[in-house]
Amino acid sequence: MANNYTADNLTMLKGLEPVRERPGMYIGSTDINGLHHLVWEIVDNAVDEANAGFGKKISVIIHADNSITVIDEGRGVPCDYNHKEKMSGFDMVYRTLHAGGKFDDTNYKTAGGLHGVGGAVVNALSTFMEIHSYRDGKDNFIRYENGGKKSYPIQVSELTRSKRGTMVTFLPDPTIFEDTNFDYQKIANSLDDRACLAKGVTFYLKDERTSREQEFLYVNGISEYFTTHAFGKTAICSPITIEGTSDTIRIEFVGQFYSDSYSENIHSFANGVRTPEGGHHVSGLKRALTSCFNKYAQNHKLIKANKTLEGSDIREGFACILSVWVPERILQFEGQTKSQLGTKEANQAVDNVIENKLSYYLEEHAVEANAIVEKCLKAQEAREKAKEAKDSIRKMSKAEFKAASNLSGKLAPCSSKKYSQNELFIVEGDSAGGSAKKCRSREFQAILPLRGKPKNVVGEDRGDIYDNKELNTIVFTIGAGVDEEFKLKDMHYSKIIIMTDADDDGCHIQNLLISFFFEHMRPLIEAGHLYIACPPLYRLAKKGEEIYCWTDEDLDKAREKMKTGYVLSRYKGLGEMNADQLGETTMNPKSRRLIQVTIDDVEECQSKVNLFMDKRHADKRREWIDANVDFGYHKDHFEEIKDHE
Ligand code: 1YM
Repeated sequence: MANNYTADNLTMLKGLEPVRERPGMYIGSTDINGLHHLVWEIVDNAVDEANAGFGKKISVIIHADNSITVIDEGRGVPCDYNHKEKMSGFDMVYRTLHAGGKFDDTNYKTAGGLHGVGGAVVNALSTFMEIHSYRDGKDNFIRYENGGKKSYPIQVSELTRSKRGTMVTFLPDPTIFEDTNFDYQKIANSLDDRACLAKGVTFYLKDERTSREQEFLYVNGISEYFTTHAFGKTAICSPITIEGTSDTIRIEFVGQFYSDSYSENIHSFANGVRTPEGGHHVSGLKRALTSCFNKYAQNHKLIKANKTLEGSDIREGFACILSVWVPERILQFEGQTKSQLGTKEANQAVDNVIENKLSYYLEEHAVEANAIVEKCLKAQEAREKAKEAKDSIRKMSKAEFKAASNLSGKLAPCSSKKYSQNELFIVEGDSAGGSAKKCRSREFQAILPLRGKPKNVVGEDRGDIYDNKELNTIVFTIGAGVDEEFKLKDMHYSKIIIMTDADDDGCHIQNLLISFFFEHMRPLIEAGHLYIACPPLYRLAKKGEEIYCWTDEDLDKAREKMKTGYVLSRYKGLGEMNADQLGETTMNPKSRRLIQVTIDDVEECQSKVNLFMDKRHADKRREWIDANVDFGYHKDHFEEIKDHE
């Protein structure tokens, strides 16, 4: 028996070897996203079970040791010995990579991407995994260790009360993952998505590290999304809900238009999985929207016969959820991160359902429809105005351009016209701006000093933004337009570098500027052109030697190296450095450090920008701070030094 047991472990482990050898192939990466992928795999098994009609509650618990438990109230994972496969149901689900899937066009499956092998992949990448399957009045229990080794045979005990479902606990293997700390908010957001798509299923989340807990339930599914996710804007109509099926593809849509938002927020899903890169379902939706509103506006003579609304005019200030369920047989994902729906049939199906039902809705709701068209016309007007302004800049003579640049700010331009090498430093304060002008490399580094804090643009009217002198100067200097008119290829610089003091005010200025770029020049960030300069925090100096430190680790190392007889200065602002020091530490490409600003998840960024920057969200901000910020007192190195004195 003991021998059989070992042999069984060996053959089974061989089956899971490919996962441990190339985890990225199965879960995308071994960074923080890969780590959370493990949770989605187990949760999605529970969601499939709930979608099939078994169980109404799914719980996720983050334990103090960063292990995770997922519990559902479904039929319980099959666990009995299967004579055909010559193994237990447990081993089939948690130790084999063979895809188990019968194609059935009426039973849509959640598309975690692993087609039924999710459990085995999680097991392979875990230090331990324990499964309880509550079926037929019994608790069937199994424990695996070190990537799938069975700890002992399946243990079966009688259940004292009627209970059914599955409970899975696993601890991610720290030798595989860079970081094994689960992120509460990431899991909460993801469960919120799933709850919204799985009508009537309660999702409960508890974090035993902090005792935080939350419950997510949408009795009416996505049509309720806007009741809990107020974007804080003024809605023009109540949410428009559309449901329907075309060509075996099921479509669920809820959309909302705002009079004071300029962004477009399309949250799309395919088989319960987010598709941030869009895909054929989103293309179908856009086509239907453009066609419906143009037809309505023409039929009711709200727009001149020779004019049309562009898609972007309609989608300005538009937010929606589009969820499609595609039969597994034709479900396909594309794109770099496989987060784009590649099923071509989805385009026509979504177009059909939305066009049909939306045109009907518009005719039935004239007040709302007219208000939305009015918003579209405003957007159209703003777009045309911006284009005119851009054209007039293009037509300006060199002298006119120079005069306008000088008028609008104190830009110290660079001499090179090689835009692909040029850098623009947006600098906090005239005095640091002065130092920066002295020590820059005149050829390719331009300096634009900012006076005071730039305007907070989040939730503001476009007119006010276009009239703001400081922001205008930035737009004008970059030279590539703004909003729909923004064109990457017209940029005068390849790096836009925000350089502020390393203090609270500096941080605030960074946030204000990043929000501005995010809201009005997003492609600039997406193409990797936005950076934050990192001035050093400390300088250690003794005769003939100086070391700059950017982090506390740097400082510890420097102290070790200098041993004794050094002077430690902490820089609180750029102004405390002389021009040479600023040039050497913060601007010279050979020795400086830059942080590139990137967008990992647009929707997450948008909701954080709204939460942190929109003045109308003060209450929500306070709630977030109470829940997430630790106001514990942190001693810094400088105080430590003072203590020793
Ligand atoms: C906490 C995670 O995995 N629940 C779960 C999984 C399955 C079933 C029920 C299930 C499915 C079926 C029949 C079926 C799975 N079964 C399989 C496989 N929760 C969790 N609950 N009976 C039970 O699909 O026909 C894989 S997962 F492959 F055995 F069918």
